[in-house]
Amino acid sequence: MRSYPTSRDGSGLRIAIVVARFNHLISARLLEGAVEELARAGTKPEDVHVAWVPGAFEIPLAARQLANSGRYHALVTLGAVIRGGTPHFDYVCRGVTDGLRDVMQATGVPVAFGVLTTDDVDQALERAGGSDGNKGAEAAQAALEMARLVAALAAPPPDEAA
Ligand code: INI
Repeated sequence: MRSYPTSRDGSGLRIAIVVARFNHLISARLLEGAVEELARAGTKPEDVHVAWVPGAFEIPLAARQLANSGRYHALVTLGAVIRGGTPHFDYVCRGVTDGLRDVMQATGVPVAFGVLTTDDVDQALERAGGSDGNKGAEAAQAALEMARLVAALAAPPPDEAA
């Protein structure tokens, strides 16, 4: 058996982050987690570009444009959709998840999903640097790993490269 290499080395990679302003307290913490993780992994601060959008529903459009630009090895998407008393939550959740799946499949650029979908603010805080870690940092790790894997999959299989 031969496996394609796995790596989360961020050096030399350009990463775009799309972050929703809605529930800003949460998204700012997710953004902090993602940016810190990228720096830890070796991505240069000047190679991390952030686009703010009004809410999670708008994330896919900005993500599609960034992915189509050809400038980025991967995207990180961040936001917090918190359940209210109306079906709005479900429509926003479906819009952002279906939209980002389509962007990734249409462009071939990895899109990490760091959009929280929770029942209340406390659950969101727990996942934005609280007791459940920081999903922004986890999304950054996923973006780096997929950027490296997509590059490796385009090259000759393991052991046949030399
Ligand atoms: N946007 C979010 O990012 N999180 C939410 O919890 C949310 N809620 O609950 O309504 C939300 N709504 C706004 C939506 O994403 C759009 O910005 C808005 O509908 C304008 O298109």
